[in-house]
Amino acid sequence: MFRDDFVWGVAASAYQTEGRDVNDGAGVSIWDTFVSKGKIADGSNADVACDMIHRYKEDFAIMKTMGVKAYRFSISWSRLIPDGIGEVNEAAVSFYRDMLITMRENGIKPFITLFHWEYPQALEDKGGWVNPESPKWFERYAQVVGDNFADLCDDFITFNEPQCTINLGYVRGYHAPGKELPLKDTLFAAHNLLKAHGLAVKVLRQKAPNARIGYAPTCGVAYPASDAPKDIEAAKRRYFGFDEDLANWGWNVSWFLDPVILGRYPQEGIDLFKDDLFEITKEDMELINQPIDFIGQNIYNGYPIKAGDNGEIVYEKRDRGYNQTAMGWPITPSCLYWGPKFLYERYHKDILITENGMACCDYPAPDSAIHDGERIAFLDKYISNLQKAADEGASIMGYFHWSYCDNFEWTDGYTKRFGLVYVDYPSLKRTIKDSGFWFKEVMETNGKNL
Ligand code: NCW
Repeated sequence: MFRDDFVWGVAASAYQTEGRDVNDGAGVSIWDTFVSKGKIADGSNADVACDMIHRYKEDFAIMKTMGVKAYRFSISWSRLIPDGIGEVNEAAVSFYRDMLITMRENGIKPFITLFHWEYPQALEDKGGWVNPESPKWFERYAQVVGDNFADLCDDFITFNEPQCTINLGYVRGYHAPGKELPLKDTLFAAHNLLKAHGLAVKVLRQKAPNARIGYAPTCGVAYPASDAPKDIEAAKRRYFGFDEDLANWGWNVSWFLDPVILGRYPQEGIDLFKDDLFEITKEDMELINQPIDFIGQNIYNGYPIKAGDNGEIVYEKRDRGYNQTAMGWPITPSCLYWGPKFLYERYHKDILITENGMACCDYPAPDSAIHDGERIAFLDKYISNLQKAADEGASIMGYFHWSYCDNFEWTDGYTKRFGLVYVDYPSLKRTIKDSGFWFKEVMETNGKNL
């Protein structure tokens, strides 16, 4: 059973939904630059996206119809502070304040994410997260967020999927800003990001003393191939451990969570990276280790692990023809059982599922409805697994579905649909999918209909 105060919600991010307005005064973000270089699968950009900048009132009315009680969204840093550190854009302040007010009028609890990837280009030009000043830049941004929105919001999340910022943005170059930096620089960038998290938590504690504050990393979940204790132990070791391929270091769980919750980097990583590490000071670790209220986790899939004859970690082959989402992500419902369970065992903190969901090939049927039974089947299995983790004692605080509506899926443009609400991009008309009606019942019954 989910607890009585379980948070049920839907999530989205600024860049993926808002779009632009000629009068909005926004600055340029690294994603604006990246899309202008033709890096998007369908050649699109996010200039319109879901046009939430003009349609948020309609969207909150739709959410109300769907029985949504909480909305996790992000503030665009480069919209709020166009060059990242200078003058505050009052048009953005008014916009986000009105958004927060409208949400509350519709009985929807806001969860603000400070950073969901669209970093100000002006700061990237100074080196971005590799610049030692970068934590301070984020601190200032957090101050502006606190000063302007803390009276309207009780829940904050500092970073969304920091692993993607570092790994996709700086190691692989698949995401903005499209860099492929040496290990030494990417480790330092991650350290600066973690310091920025610590500074933001401190600032938000001052500005919003009663708020709950969390942080939302991600990772594929290593889950045991069987219930044998040795497989469970091997999966756990892999989940918090490191991939032998150093280029995958940025997907790691413990490197991004141990410092925040336990105040230290994992020894396995320190040993692995010894030739490329910067000096790790006690002061930095204390800063990163600010008390937080919950661990947010974006969980989409996992991979099976078993123990070899000598207990070593063995990657189990997936079944031939295993199910995948339209992203090509494997469908592995038990990741929503094992992930939260492992995390709770290691960190003893409330776990908030900040994202989960699937991309489907949705289309309007002849009756104009969107019959996304595949998504319902996916969610039914995934959320039931989460419930099992809660029943067995993991403290699960809530679940946000990704996403509220179809939106701009980064390098996949508009080709991938994650929403509970269908967006017809030419007309921008919204239609609640079958899954949206189904999820309404899940929220209303606190998961008792699963
Ligand atoms: S990781 C990822 N997503 C989706 C996105 O819409 C959301 O903003 C993110 O928080 C859903 O959840 C997260 N999308 C990026 C996928 C890139 C995968 C590239 C792998 C290359 C090896």
